[in-house]
Amino acid sequence: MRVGFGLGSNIGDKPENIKKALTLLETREIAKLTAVSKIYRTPPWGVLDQGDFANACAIGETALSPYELLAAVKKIEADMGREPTRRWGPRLIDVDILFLGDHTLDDPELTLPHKELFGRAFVLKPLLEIAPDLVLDGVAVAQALGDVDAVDVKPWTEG
Ligand code: PH2
Ligand code: MG
Ligand code: MG
Repeated sequence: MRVGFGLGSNIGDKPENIKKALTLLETREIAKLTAVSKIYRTPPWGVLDQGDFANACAIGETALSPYELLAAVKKIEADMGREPTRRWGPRLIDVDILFLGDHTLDDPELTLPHKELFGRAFVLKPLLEIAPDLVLDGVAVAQALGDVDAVDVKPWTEG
């Protein structure tokens, strides 16, 4: 089944943390990645008194169920050394499941599609790069990106 991931980091070597998590998704056979976006530099969203993030998205194929997938990405976060912090606070690595096929799920543990996806330019811009025609829950990602302010979401290398 097709799966979308959103990755974020704002502690340590941020781009390197994203790359490491992407590698672990593949080597642990959690998903076979078919498209990976550039890494973007993005201002913090939600909690503003923290450093910029590196963000990226990936799409792949997985055989795992929603909760198997959730456990697998949480394990990547823990194994890479993520420590618990305040909601929306600084994190070494965050791996979010953005969507899984057409699954819709509304559970405090896991919401599919990801509940804040449509309002977050730091997810929508990398996602649009790799899936320009994607429609989730009846909403086109291209349309959603047009509705948010994305000027500050820039490829990491542009500095
Ligand atoms: N993640 C958050 C909260 N705020 N801001 C940016 N720019 N990027 C993120 O990945 C991010 C955030 C909680 O998941
Ligand atoms: Mg997140
Ligand atoms: Mg998360």
